[in-house]
Amino acid sequence: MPHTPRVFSGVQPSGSLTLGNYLGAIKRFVELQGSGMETIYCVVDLHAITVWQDPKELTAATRGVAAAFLACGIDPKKSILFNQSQVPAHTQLAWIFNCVVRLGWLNRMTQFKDKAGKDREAASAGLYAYPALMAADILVYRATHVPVGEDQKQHLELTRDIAAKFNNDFDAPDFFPLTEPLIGGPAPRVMSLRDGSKKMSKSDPSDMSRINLTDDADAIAQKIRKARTDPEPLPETPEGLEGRAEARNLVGIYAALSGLTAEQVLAEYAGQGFGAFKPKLAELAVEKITPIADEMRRLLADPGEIDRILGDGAKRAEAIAVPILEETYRTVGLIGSR
Ligand code: AQP
Repeated sequence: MPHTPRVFSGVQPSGSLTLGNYLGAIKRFVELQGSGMETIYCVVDLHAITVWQDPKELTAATRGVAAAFLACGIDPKKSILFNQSQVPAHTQLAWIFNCVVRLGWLNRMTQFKDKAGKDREAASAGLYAYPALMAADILVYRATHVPVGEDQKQHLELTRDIAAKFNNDFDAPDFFPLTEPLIGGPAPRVMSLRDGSKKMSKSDPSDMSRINLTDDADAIAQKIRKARTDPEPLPETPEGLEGRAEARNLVGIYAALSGLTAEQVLAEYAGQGFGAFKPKLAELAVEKITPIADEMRRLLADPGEIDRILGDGAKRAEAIAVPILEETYRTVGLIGSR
């Protein structure tokens, strides 16, 4: 069964969005609106609560992520935009997938190991089962393509494994598509400004490690000025950045924000030190990010309108998801639909 080309992706409302979320994910979500594929974008609030979230902050962060999507260029007329908890079909399919996925597969997930840390016994069962819900988010729409940052590659592979096992177990070839990850672009993995071996993350305890989409010009300039680097000048080619994780990260950010390649950036700055490069990067980052923050503030002044857009998106998402869920129930042998 050929599947309708359809894009799905999500972002967790687990804090204020970072430059990593923007370059690795949302900027590409916007570009895909012109691809001819249907695009469905979701604020994945049920994923956020796999670790503790203050209820009031969660509500605000859900509206904040929705505002960020809109401010970055997601058009609710071209895409479906909604929050996950409003479409129960995600969790209904996730239960079926909990019964398909094997413990051994979940045990291999590195994000669980990273997020649970040393005290795994204290982690929530939701954090452990997260990849099955993520597979349901995608497959309840039979999405064929998922744009994500590199950190989500393993979860996408698991989604394909779950789809293949379901199709095989129920003797239903092609029931679910083997979804293609869309990983790439100039910044699939933006690193922390304080440690070039860690990805930039909205839940990192250090605010100096990341640029938030809501940072003002002074904060952006200060974070870039204080970003960790080395004393060497910039090399002539990207190969010269080997073993210089922090330098490579800043060049990668410059390239992604400017739309240039790393080669082109280095052709302009080779031989210069970070004393010269950082102010240029700060100028560029301020130019690209502060308009997003301004638009987010404007949108967030009217939370009712954001809720209306999310509610409308949820209805449109349900119209696709419910028939697929009903078909899944019948395939599994469950009586009734929901
Ligand atoms: N540093 C990054 N570089 C490139 N892409 C990134 N993404 C996240 N960080 C980077 C991509 O952003 C999308 C949404 O991510 P998410 O919020 O659902 O979860 P995450 O990957 O766990 O992101 P964070 O910022 O690290 O959140 P916390 O701190 O809450 O865990 C995904 O496509 C992701 O790949």
